[in-house]
Amino acid sequence: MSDQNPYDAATAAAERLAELTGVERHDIALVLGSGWLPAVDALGEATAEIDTTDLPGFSAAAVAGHSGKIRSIKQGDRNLLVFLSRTHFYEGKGVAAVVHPIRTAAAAGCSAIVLTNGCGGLKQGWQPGQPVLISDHINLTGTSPIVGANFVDLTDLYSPRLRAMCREIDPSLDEGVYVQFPGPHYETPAEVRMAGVLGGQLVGMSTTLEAIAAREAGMEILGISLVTNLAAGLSGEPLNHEEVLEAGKAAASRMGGLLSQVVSKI
Ligand code: 8IG
Repeated sequence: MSDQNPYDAATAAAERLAELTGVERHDIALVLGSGWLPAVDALGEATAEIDTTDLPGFSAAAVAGHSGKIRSIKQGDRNLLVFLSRTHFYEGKGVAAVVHPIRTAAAAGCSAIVLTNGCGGLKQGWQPGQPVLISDHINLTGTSPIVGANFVDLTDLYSPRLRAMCREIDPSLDEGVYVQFPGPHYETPAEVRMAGVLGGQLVGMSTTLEAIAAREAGMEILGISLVTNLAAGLSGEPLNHEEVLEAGKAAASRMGGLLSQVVSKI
């Protein structure tokens, strides 16, 4: 990111987005995490798809299973802005780079955002491939996307209204507190136990900084985790990224159905 202030940078990116997609204004943003890419086609046909690097302030995607694209999809009378990848905190590009897509979405007109991720699950009985609504978070990155004396309130950060909407669509959906570790290494089994003691049920490497920036921008936030693996030490097996991608493929139609239904109701 340049030394331009991050809100001006987002406005510049949103202006370029409108030019490149031909879509003046977007209404709802979605960020797809690990394992979520196969679900995107359920949202509808792309009006336009661009490379993130075509917009100012974005850098190339760094993770397998993340595509560095942004798709504009028309659903009914609304335009969805779908980020097929994200910048992670562990890439070391700085917090402003992590939340630049969020601020760009806000500058493009989005009033709601769906943040998805793949993560480890702590709760007994949860299975890989299971979606879980994020009810709250614990940010263990030690940092914030907000600079200066702006004391943003994070009560009900993950919209109770949107969570209730999801549970109406799928009453079997469970909820959990998401704990963001800095990564990129997975947790030790002791750290997973710590996350549990702290009140967490989901462990991952994204989402919390984005949610904070989205709240600052005034957006309504829905967070959905795809439990792609049991958290370290719980399954007796080492963790690997392939199981993450497999869980996404296996769960694609469920995730796609959930996303498209909830977005149509927001
Ligand atoms: I996918 O078990 C995925 N991302 N920190 N721990 C952390 N991040 C993850 C995990 C996990 N699974």
